[in-house]
Amino acid sequence: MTLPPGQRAVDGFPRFGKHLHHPPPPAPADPVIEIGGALTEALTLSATDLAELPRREIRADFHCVAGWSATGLLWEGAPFRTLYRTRVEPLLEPGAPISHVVFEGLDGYRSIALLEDALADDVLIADHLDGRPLDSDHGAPLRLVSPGQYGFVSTKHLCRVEFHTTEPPDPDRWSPIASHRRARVWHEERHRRLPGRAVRPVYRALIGPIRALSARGSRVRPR
Ligand SMILES: Nc1nc2c(c(=O)[nH]1)N[C@H]1C(S)=C(S)[C@@H](COP(=O)(O)O)O[C@H]1N2
Ligand SMILES: [Mo]
Repeated sequence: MTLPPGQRAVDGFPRFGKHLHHPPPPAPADPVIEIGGALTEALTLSATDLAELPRREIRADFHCVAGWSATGLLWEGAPFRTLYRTRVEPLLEPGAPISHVVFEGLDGYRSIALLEDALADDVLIADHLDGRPLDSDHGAPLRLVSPGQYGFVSTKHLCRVEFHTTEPPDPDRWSPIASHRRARVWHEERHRRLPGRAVRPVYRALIGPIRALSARGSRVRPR
């Protein structure tokens, strides 16, 4: 089994993230995804709209920028690219080429991706993991999954997607651990300005504490 540079396999799939000690946000009874940004009209996708999209299964490893990888996960959901081509492209403002996409979660988390990365073949809006509906630790009811990019791009509890024609403001841009705008795992694009290899030990030191805090907020009792 080959992992991208600087990654190590972990057993299972830990809950991990920024909203460490908080419990995951409750899943709404009727989940929707709002679509906005440089479009001629805003759009709200209901569960029915999403169910009309083709379904796809992706078997992939999941790589956190801190250095752990969960291997062989089976995701199911709608290809993001199909959503974009069928529902978003027809609403684009003429002459406004989309360059960036913002993904927002119900917990207030945000990630930014280049449109070209979000349109990769294996990017899904997932509702199932390993044959079961997503649980709240892993992003219920819907999450983005972009296996070719570090995990921070894959926003959990996805509730809003925005399309932009320029790079949207990023409050973390000057943070000492500002994330790389492309975040491609095989290029080791971890940090915005520093080489991925150089930041490995710093990021790796964060795994233990973040994992412990994330498990504390987990709805599933850690054993
Ligand atoms: N809504 C939301 N999405 C998120 C995060 C978060 O804190 N909130 N953390 C990100 C990070 S850094 C990682 S590594 C993955 C972890 O996904 P998991 O908790 O399913 O393992 O979710 C990403 N998506
Ligand atoms: Mo992460």
